Amino acid sequence: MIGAVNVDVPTLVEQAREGRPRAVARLISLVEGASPQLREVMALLAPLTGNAYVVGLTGSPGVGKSTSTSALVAAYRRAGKRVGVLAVDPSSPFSGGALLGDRVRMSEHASDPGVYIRSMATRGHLGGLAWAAPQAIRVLDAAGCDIVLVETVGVGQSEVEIASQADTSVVLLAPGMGDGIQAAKAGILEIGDVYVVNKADRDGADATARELNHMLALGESRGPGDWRPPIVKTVAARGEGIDEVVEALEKHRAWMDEHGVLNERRRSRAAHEVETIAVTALRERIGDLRGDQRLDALAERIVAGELDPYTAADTLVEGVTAGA
Ligand SMILES: Nc1nc2c(ncn2[C@@H]2O[C@H](COP(=O)(O)OP(=O)(O)O)[C@@H](O)[C@H]2O)c(=O)[nH]1
Ligand SMILES: [Mg+2]
Repeated sequence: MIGAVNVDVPTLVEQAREGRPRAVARLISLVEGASPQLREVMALLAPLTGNAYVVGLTGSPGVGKSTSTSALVAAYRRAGKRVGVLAVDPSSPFSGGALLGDRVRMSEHASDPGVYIRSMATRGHLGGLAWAAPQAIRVLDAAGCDIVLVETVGVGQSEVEIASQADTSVVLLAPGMGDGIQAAKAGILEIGDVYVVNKADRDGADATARELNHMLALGESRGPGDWRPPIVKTVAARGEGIDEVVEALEKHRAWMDEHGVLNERRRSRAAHEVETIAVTALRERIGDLRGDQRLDALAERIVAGELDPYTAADTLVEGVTAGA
């Protein structure tokens, strides 16, 4: 258990700030292991954060997220930026070594000191992705990353979650993925700031882009000055269209700056983070009460008709928040 080992947090944070990869990796391990030392870590990191531009990439498995991420890393490195990559798999039971295939794909960047790549599994965490990813992003931010790319497997709720955690959300689609752009996928139309139709070397890419364009136009109620999510066609495997994706990202960032949207998004992200931590802490404390006599006593009074469950829940919450 990582969380059980006491580490010298101030030294680790200082080393991470200097950009030392091992320190960065260890701090993210503390996040992943839900270490009790995270409190201290986050307190020390706070003044070092706020610089990184966070880009989320989501889409169905196999659509080309990792390939695109790798190509984006190369593009940003050419521009002299320091890049962090967080590959989050909410369903993976493995930690650290999740998404082996991605690691292989990212291997061309493995020896580049200007790139941090980290896979992270979140299953088993009470707060899941919403809890762990923002803290890992803070670590990468504090380590001096200009850009943090967050790749998430698009499974239902996580798509929405990732959108709430990124400054800019990229939604990827590909022709022949069987998902088309069905009503079931309508959720993605709400969250994309930039849409990418990858695998444009395959038949059906134009049709997918057209269909997407149509769906976006249908749901449109935009005024002048509002952001219109662009659709970019790419062949990520050959790096084609990646410069256009970077350009779209820069445009979105500039638009957000101009309209105060970036700050607004970061504020609501922080609020969500606080809420998640608070709810997780509360749930853990209540969970600790399972088998505890206080909870048993309340349950017994409900069964006996002396108490209603709402009043009992209030009593329980008051009890645990009082630190009793
Ligand atoms: N034909 C074609 N294949 C691609 C392209 N981009 C990625 N692939 C392939 O699609 C597969 C899935 O890509 P990957 O990046 O792992 O998708 P992810 O699951 O969304 O991360 C891999 O075999 C890639 O080589 C592309 O532009 N064209
Ligand atoms: Mg992937």
